[in-house]
Amino acid sequence: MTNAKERKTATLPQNVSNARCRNSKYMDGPERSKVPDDKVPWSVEFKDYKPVHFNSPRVLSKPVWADPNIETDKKVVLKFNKVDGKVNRKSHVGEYQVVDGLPLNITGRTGLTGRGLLGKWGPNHAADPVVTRWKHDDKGEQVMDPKTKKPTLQFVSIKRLDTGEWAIPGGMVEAGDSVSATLKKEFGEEALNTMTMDKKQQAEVGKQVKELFKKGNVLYKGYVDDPRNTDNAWMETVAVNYHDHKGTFHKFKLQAGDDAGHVEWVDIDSNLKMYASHSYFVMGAAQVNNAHW
Ligand code: RP5
Repeated sequence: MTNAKERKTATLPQNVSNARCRNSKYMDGPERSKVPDDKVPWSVEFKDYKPVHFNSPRVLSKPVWADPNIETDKKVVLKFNKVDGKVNRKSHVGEYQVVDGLPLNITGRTGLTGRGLLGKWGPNHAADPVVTRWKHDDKGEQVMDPKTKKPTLQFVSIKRLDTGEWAIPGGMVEAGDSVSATLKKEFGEEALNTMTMDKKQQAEVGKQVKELFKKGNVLYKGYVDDPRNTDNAWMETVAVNYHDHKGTFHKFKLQAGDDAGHVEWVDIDSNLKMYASHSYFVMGAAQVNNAHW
């Protein structure tokens, strides 16, 4: 569920494909088998399709965030396409197929079966807060881009520890958590390093984040072209823009924590190279704020 004050209709169309994940080597895993563009849809016959199989040892070691291994434990029944107890197994995109007990990636073939590095079979839900402010120069003047003549936006970006790429400080929606709680929690943990604060500081920062995250614009709800996706497990997200209209974000001292190695305000521009589909979500923030892209 998203916050009642967030817009219900997402700005960006759900046209994210699986091209990036499909054409990259699996992180800490095997090389994916090749899937030509025209053989991606499950509806297209691909007799020679021989995907490699991979489940990361970390996922198989049964951490709390991972589903049981339904490939080997046939007694376990997961409720695909439904809210299954505390876990939402519904896709933002639509109904996905389940074949021989295994969910099929809603965008098609990826060249790799199993769960790879992901904990859940089917959709793995995340939330991505795109926190923005206007860029100002030393004299306090708003910076306009000379080409587009539009003001430049900046957003809070982290450098992921796993791939070293710039990313939105988002994270997984944990069992029983809501999307809106995850947006605030992940921003706190990754961009403000709340995990190392004492209880009093955490409560103070939590209150400020809550205030600033009161009103957001839903940019995107759907599939993420994440490098960890497989034929049977994939990332989906809700990306929400929180724009600092009042210039109050300076209250926050950015400090990287958890999965983030580094955090800073980064200028928004169409040349941005980011993790998974994140530059697409950032483009949405530029659009809703009528900023330079
Ligand atoms: C991406 O993975 C999502 O857009 C989100 O930013 C992120 C969640 O995974 P972790 O950062 O928790 O690994 O697909």
